[in-house]
Amino acid sequence: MRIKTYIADNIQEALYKVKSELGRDAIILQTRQIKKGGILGLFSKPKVEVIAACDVNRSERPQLKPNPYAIPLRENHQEKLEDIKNEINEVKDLLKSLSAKPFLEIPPPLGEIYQKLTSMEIEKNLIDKMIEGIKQKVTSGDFDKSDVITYLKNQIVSMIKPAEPIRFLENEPSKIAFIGPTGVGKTTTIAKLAAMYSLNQGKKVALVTADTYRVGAVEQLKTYGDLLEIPVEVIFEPTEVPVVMKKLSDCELILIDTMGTSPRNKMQIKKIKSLIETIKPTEIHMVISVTTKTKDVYEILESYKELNYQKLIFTKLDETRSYGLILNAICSSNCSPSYLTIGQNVPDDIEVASAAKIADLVLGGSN
Ligand SMILES: Nc1nc2c(ncn2[C@@H]2O[C@H](COP(=O)(O)OP(=O)(O)O)[C@@H](O)[C@H]2O)c(=O)[nH]1
Ligand SMILES: [Mg+2]
Repeated sequence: MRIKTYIADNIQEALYKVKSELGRDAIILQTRQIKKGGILGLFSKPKVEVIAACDVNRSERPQLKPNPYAIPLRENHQEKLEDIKNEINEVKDLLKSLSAKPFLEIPPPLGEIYQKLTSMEIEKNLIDKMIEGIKQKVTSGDFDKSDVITYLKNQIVSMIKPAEPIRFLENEPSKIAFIGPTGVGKTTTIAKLAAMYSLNQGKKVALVTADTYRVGAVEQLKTYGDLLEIPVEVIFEPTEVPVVMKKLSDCELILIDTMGTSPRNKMQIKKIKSLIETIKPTEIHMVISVTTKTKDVYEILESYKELNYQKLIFTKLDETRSYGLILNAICSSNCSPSYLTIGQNVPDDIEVASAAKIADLVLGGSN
């Protein structure tokens, strides 16, 4: 006796497998429905498992000797046989294509949302966390699309620390340092914030740059300072910090630009660290462009960790539609978001990074 288990997409396909391997005399011992694959058991496909048995001797096909008395097929018989074979093959293909269709469609709201979250490049473990809670609702059939969206939005908001824009201190200037790789938009963001707080809120703002490394960096900040009619100071060496800070002691807000550097340039990061330790900023905001790959952002967040940044600014939101990186970076760094920038225009293209706004972006429901 030979016993074998067959798994197929449907019963017809399973029986076809049994018969073609074990022969027509095979006995079916058991059939049942099982589920295979999927994520969190959500998208598993239903399959059919058939356990069949046959007599070993019967299943072995005897090596037939050519029948010396057989009448040779006439040519038109041969053709007919070929036609029948072709038709059988066509039916087989049709059966295969039909059985390839999933038995149970993924409920549309959840399927669409899962796809959307994946296309937003959110980390898989975060998607799983979000989906976990709705799974029960979906299996009990008690949901509709708007419920799911509201649930997900709340879930995302609960995963993000509340927005932490710049805090103003009572009797001393708030000293805010901006750090991050080259070209992410540090200087432009500083100009936007300077305009926002000086023009719109009437605060006494000053700009300081320690980026004396990149050609034109000082001039870039000075241009913004001239336009806004606010002071701009340059620091070449940490030893100059006390003099500059004394000069600006009557300001309410000092925005400090630093040189951008590759996360792999340990020497440069050390240099920024010693500058920051001398300045003692009241807040350090890490600036991240959302056009960066998540993997690279993790490396940046890790390499700059020794600078003790507490807040994250996300720039260039206008250059992508995949906002999952924002969630990935916030969850992995455990920092608060502070601002989002959505274009090159100074001062307009900036806003406070509210958790609700981030959730909308991640769910693709906001422009
Ligand atoms: N599309 C877009 N470009 C931006 C944004 N913020 C800054 N930029 C541009 O990015 C480039 C580098 O900006 P910059 O402030 O000099 O970067 P830094 O090297 O980090 O100081 C400039 O061309 C900016 O106009 C933004 O939110 N969206
Ligand atoms: Mg710059």
